[in-house]
Amino acid sequence: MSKEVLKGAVLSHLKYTLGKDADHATIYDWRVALSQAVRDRIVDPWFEATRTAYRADAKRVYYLSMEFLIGRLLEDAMVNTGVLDEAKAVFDELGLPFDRVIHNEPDAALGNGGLGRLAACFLESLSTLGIPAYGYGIRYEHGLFRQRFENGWQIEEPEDWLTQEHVWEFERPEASFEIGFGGNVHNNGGRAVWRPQEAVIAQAFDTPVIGWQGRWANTLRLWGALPKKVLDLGRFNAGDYSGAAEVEALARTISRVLYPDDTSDAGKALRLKQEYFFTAASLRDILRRFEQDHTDWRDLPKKVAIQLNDTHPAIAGPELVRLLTDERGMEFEDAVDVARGCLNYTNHTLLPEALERWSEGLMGYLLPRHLELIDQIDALHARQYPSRTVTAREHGEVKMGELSFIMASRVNGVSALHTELMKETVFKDLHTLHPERIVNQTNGVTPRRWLRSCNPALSTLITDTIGEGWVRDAEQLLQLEPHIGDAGFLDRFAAAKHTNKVQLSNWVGRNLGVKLDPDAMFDIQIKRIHEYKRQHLNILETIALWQEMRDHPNADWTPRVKVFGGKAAPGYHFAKQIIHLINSVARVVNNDPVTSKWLKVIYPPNYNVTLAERLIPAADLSEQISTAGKEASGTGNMKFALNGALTIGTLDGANVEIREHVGAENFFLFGMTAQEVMERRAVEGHAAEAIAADPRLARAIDSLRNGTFADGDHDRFRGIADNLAISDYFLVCSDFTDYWRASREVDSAFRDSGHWWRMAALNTARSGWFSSDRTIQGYAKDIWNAASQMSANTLAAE
Ligand code: 26Q
Repeated sequence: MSKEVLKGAVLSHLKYTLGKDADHATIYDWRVALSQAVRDRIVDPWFEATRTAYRADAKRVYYLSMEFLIGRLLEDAMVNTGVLDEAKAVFDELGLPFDRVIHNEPDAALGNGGLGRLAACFLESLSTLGIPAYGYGIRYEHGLFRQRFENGWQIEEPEDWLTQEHVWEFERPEASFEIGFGGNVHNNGGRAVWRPQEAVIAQAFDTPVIGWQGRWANTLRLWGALPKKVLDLGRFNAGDYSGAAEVEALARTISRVLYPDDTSDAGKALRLKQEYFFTAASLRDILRRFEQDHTDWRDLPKKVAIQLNDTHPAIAGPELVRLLTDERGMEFEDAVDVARGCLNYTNHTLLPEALERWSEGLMGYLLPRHLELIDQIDALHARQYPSRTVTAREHGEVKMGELSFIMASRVNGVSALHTELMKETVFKDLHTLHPERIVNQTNGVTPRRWLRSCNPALSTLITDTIGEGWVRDAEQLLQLEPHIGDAGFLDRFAAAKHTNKVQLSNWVGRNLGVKLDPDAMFDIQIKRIHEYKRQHLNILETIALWQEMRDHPNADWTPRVKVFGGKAAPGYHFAKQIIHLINSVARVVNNDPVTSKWLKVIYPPNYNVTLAERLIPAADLSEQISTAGKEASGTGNMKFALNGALTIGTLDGANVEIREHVGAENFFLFGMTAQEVMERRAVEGHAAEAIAADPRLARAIDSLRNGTFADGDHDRFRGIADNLAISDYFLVCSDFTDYWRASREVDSAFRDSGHWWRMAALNTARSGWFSSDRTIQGYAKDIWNAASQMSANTLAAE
């Protein structure tokens, strides 16, 4: 599209869609007008893709997820439709600040972290690959809370991305289903009939997801909850105004907020309602689409592959069986086979507290028919496998992991290590019964957003060197390797990183009032705050380093900027204390005249997708320091490596595979292995022993107790100090000494800049395998048996 055509489209939308005169338009108006103009470019390929899939009667992939952490859409859409440069030129010509227009868009934060962001990367890859697919989820009115700091403490505020018009979605009032809850089950001539006590309407809102170069677009269909009856006129006329509106409010509550928990099972009725609400609506939509031109329900698995993103939509098993038996007359055992033929389950965690369980009481109350069916499914499984020792119901609870496993054709882990641990621990018994069921699909990230779009400096260098093919086929980044030997290339690589670090420094200066030295090492840990992710190991090392610097102010220190980012679940007290500690250390360290030329600690609030896009391109060092065996995969680790940061990390999750790909000599390894972790934990007094053996560690922990970071208050960080010295379940103390050693190795490596840039460039060159395109191709082949339809797409052929 030429610049003139785009300009015409923007001006036309400004005038006719927004009703604004260019002379009085705000940045918001311009952003919406530009978005509308870009959106228009997506609609034709979107329709064409839908038609192509329909004509081919292709198998569709349905990705069911409680979370889609998509972030901003405008820049992504411009990059993928190839109009970014034209748009920039248009705004230059209009004399408007293009950057501000882009940054005017709110982040769609409909997810907590890794699992939700993975779903968003998968949708983009499915479109880039031309595999017909729908993402199904909830249209939360309020996404993940906004975080700010008050005296170093996290304060949560509601997020309100939908108060502005959401430009990218299309409301579909015609696509709506009634979803029931509660009530009871009757027997009608041998058939069960569920009569729910209450019902709400699930209404669809569609967002097109455009792939690279605009050749295919899939749909993200999010369900909003509406009342069946908008107003209780009877109560209203009787003068009961708030009572009259109550029904509406209750219905809308279901899609009101995202649960801000990324591990623990909150056990709340509303959460179960949300899970059933979106799962049931999605299944009805899937069956409706199948019914349009098929009659034999046994063919369903040939046309439908459903992926359950963790157990959150696990009720899909019993619900699909219910729809096939109670509502379509199929025999129970056939229905179980058909349902299992369609369903697959991805596990994202082995942490016992994060495995979903629902009490029978709650489930029986909200979903009485499903509880019956879960029993029948379980009994059938017991008949088929008399030797089994596992059940889906135990101690008055339904175990959603077991239920998902029993109802799935394939169950997958998200990194090689995690998948092996699944077989050995949580799903050991079920794996013995079904040895073919568990497969691995190592996570990936989309190189469009996480390199091409967020890092223009490096992308330009890569494209200048090896052409643009890497954007579609990230393994082509390997072609960079022969260039790494030439000094000109490495200089340009270093210059690209420097540009990004200058930009970040300017941003930090403006927003946090801290002056950074872009030549210092930028050392970044960004992720949800969790004990197992061990942000406290990082801050302890920071304290020890600061103490060492003060002891030896004449030594030749490698300047470092330690950057932290991440939110804590509102009820997770320990995580909130860690945040408070990091902010408190930052305040002391950044104001120390002796050390501040070498060491800065930065914690920008409200870490989200947009902030990640700013931080990752500027990173020299990526902190991936979880206790081995606890991080299922990690995906931030992949984004950093792709952007030429080196990793300091444990042998956990996908770190293991990153190290294999980039080469052990280009990765800073430390810490115990998963096996060693289990053994170490059994050693009584492991924490005390580790502290006694390392004076630096002892002194750092001591500083938590003597008020150094708490204005003399000895109690403020006592909780953290006691946790470390007494229980230390995540083995921070036992890994500290080796972490310190590896960190000093990083210091000296950074000073040998020629060697450093070589290692950094090799990380970029060898990280193409971590593209989510590779992951999706794995799912398509090993799990879904689904194929790309892109060559059949007539638009693409033109
Ligand atoms: C469950 C019940 C009630 C309320 C909330 C939840 C809940 C919500 C979100 C439980 C878990 C999550 C999210 C988990 C998650 O993000 N896991 C991460 O998934 C990534 C993608 O596979 C991995 O890379 C990370 O290692 C893993 O921690």
